[in-house]
Amino acid sequence: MAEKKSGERPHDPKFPEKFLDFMRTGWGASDLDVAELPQAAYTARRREAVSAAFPGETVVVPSGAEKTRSNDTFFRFRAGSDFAWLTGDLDPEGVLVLHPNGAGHDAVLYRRPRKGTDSDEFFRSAKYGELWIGRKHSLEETSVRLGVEVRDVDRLEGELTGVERGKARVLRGFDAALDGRFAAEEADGGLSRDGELAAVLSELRLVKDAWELAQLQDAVDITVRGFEDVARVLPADGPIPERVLEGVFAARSRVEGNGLGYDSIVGAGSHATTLHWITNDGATAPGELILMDMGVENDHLYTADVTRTLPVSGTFTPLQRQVYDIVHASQQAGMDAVRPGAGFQDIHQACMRVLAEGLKDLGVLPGSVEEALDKDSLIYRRWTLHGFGHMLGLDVHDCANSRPEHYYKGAVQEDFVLTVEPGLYFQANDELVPEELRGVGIRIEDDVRVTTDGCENLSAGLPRSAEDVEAWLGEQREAGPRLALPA
Ligand SMILES: [Mn+2]
Repeated sequence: MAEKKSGERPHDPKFPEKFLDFMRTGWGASDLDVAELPQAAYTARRREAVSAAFPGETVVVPSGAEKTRSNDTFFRFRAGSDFAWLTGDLDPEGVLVLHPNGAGHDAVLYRRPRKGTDSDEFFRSAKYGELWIGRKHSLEETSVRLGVEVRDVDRLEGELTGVERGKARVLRGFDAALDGRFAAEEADGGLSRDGELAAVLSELRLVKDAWELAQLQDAVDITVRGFEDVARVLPADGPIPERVLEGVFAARSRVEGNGLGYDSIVGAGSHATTLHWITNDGATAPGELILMDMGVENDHLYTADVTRTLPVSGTFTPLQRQVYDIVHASQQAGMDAVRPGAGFQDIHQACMRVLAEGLKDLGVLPGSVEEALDKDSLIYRRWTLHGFGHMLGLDVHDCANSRPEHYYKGAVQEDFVLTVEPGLYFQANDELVPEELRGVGIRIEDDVRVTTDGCENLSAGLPRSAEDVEAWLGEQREAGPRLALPA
């Protein structure tokens, strides 16, 4: 069987010439009035930082291509985060190249030209044709919008001719052809040259600039409205499927943002104890809790990451309240520890100590708190399961390629954005805890920015304390269901 061209469908009709000629004629212009985007000034500064890190070397950062979902359909494209951070371009099949020019670098964005009415792809290509996918920006328009030189991607191979492997760095894993052009190098103990590029990009992304902070606040604000939407349809006295709640939040994410930053975790009852519960095929029950971990990705791909655990009936039972208060105290201890220079591990320890003490108070923890916290024990983790949080930005687990000394083993700095999200989880079949605790899972997660002397809670639009959660849930129910409409 002949190889299918990407995006070509097996049943493309053999059109008669008469039809083809007819389709090639009679189309008017579709000019767009474009202007430089506000983020262009920021992406230029970010490219300068990368240029300064790799003097005299060619730096290649691809966007990635659409991935097949099934047969001839694709997942909705989502640009590579480093590429988006450096260009502001969110379309597939772009490649940013920093060409060394002696003094620094010339940045060139290689892009696929639009397939307008000047080619048969206009009406024949379901993947690229504008009759199928809508008007795309031309190379010239893209250059104006993004404030960077843009060239046809067909020129890329030729313009990389002669670039030595030892003088180039490629962000691997996004473009198989480029990964092949620049063969992977053995890492000598530490990181490979390409690994260093990925690490440096991650580390540069740790500090959010003013434009990024505005994007993150936007994503969080939409997320707050999504949680309100969900609370407004959550019945106190009867079941509602987890997927209805998932869908209500998804509607908000799509109306006001690009979509979800990650699959929503909607865990009613004991599903809350499964950390990545995204099957969401259960239903709420009066008297139980529901844990929801949901975040909107905004139109510039910045995501929120927020968790709330609500008492379905409207008020926590005394035992639920006791566990909730422990988690809340732990989260507050973590937030209190966040300030410039605070060790990531110190914030972790601040959260974990409160959780371990709470587990002791609940009569669950064998031995002493100090013994459990000892690095050679950590038995408390049976019920805490995960770390206190992570960096947040374009990726929900942001800056993950950073070298440990800049992240897990380092200190947070002003304008880092991270989550603080301790939890306690008692599995339904955990025979080491009292029966009434089994199936209870509670997490509270907020998104904070490190300020000059502490932190700012970006998601303060949602309540955290048990009392405030109960009052807020009551208010939302009182207000009643609403359609997700643009704010
Ligand atoms: Mn998280």
